[in-house]
Amino acid sequence: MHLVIGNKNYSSWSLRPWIAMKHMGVPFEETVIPMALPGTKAAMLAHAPHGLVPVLKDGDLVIQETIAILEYLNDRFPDRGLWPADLAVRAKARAISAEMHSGFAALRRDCPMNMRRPVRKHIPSPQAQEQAARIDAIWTESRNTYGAAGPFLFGQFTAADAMFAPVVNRFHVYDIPRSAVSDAYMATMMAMPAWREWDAASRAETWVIDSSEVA
Ligand SMILES: N[C@@H](CCC(=O)N[C@@H](CS)C(=O)NCC(=O)O)C(=O)O
Repeated sequence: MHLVIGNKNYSSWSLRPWIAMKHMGVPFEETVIPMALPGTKAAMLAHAPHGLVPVLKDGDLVIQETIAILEYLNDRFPDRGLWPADLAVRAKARAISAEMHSGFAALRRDCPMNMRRPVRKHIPSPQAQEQAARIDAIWTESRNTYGAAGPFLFGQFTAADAMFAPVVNRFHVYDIPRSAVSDAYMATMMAMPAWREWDAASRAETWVIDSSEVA
């Protein structure tokens, strides 16, 4: 398999399938396309017609869109438990993942993912604060209701954790208020070997995207 991604420091969508594949133990090659450069769009279009990353290639099959990549990984490796096994719990995991995929635009705009940003308090717009509060509630409720079998949102690591991984970085580096339960969940995510590998690689990158650097 071959995963095409953007800069590890900034590409929030890329982190999601990458951390899932690493955690699942799926071997893959990766290509990093640095973003916000003159050749970025052409380089992305060379891999998939929507001109975005991530893109997963499995032989001749080219899959765009993060949520479709995660679904494909679940179908391709059904023994790895990328979604919870229980029907109702799986539905809840998919519901919060769908919220993440389609929502929280103000938070994403005001607080871009930036792995190597030093932790520094940033107070985003009121709308972004409302969205952060919803995410805090999602994490707290998931942990309290479904998390007994492990430290992730649904106990074991699932696609829902992959979907929220970039937001863990945002809550951390912008010091966004959260519950003690969410704080412990964030610590779990940031202690994952896959997280540490991605984080170290992001710090080794030299590209800087000024528009993603929030004071
Ligand atoms: N809906 C897409 C969003 C992907 C996306 O917006 N990716 C960003 C990078 S995080 C991108 O490719 N931006 C284009 C660019 O930088 O030129 C998905 O779910 O994968």
